[in-house]
Amino acid sequence: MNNYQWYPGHMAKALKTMREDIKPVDVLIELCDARAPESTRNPNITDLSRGKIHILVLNKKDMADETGTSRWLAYYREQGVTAVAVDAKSKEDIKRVNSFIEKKISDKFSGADSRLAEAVKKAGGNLKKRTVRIMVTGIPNVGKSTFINSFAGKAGAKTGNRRGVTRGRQWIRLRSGRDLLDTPGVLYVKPLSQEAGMRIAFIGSLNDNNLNTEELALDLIKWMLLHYPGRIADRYGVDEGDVSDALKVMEDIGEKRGALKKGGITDYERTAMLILDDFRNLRLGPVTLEMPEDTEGFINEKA
Ligand SMILES: Nc1nc2c(ncn2[C@@H]2O[C@H](COP(=O)(O)OP(=O)(O)O)[C@@H](O)[C@H]2O)c(=O)[nH]1
Ligand SMILES: [Mg+2]
Repeated sequence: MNNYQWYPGHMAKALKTMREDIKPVDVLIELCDARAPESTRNPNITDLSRGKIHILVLNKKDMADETGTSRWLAYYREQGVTAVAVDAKSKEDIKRVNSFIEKKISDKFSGADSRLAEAVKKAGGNLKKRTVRIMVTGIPNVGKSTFINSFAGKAGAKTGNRRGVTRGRQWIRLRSGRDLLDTPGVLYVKPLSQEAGMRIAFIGSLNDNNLNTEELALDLIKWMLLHYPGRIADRYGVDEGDVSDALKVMEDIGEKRGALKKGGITDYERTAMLILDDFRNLRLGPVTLEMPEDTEGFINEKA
């Protein structure tokens, strides 16, 4: 059985770096994975985002179930969390996030009792004149780099990292006039339950090197048989049976795909990797791994 609750020891160091980077930031764009939004968040975000405009982006929406995503957006609306679902590779979605941010900025800076509103008034009331700094953050593999590239567009290319200065932080002036930090804030996730850890491992946000991929793939097969019956059968042309047949299903997949060792025995490692790879590249179809009611292991779980 995999221990899905493992987390890297350098988490504390990453958090320290992020605390530094975040100081001058006005707008924090927190990316999570639309397939498992709560499990792919970091609990420190509540603290880090204090006093800032905080927007939760459910990224990779093209890989998630549409119904699932609508349910999550409704949930966040109820919780008073500003959330939007995007595909970071879609220009239209990026535009939508941008207008979303602009709306939030003008809401905040025109707020009657806001100190920032006062500052803006003193600056002649022109919002465009005030520098607004934006930063992207999230756990590994949620699409931070992709999002930054799309969001910065051509402007990003101009100020892209030069050799020798890769460690330095640079601000990219966006077409909207806002400044975007070129380096995302990397947070890590400490899964609060085996279930949550498993979901993060499925999507590749927990390092595979620390996991037994054969068990991970087997858990994924079980999960798919239970929640998306028919998908495995469609993809591989094997009989699904029920969850207790998962190992047999895995062996059948190995056989169908020729992932065999000498003597015709299943090459479990290769089979596992091909299943995980298919899942992570949408070849098993879009899925939502958790719903708002599956609160076990969520960062915002009420004690
Ligand atoms: N389908 C899909 N793939 C995405 C999306 N955003 C990022 N990716 C892919 O997810 C993987 C990880 O993205 P990356 O930007 O490197 O994540 P980072 O580790 O958070 O910087 C890459 O293969 C991206 O192409 C998205 O919205 N939809
Ligand atoms: Mg990256």
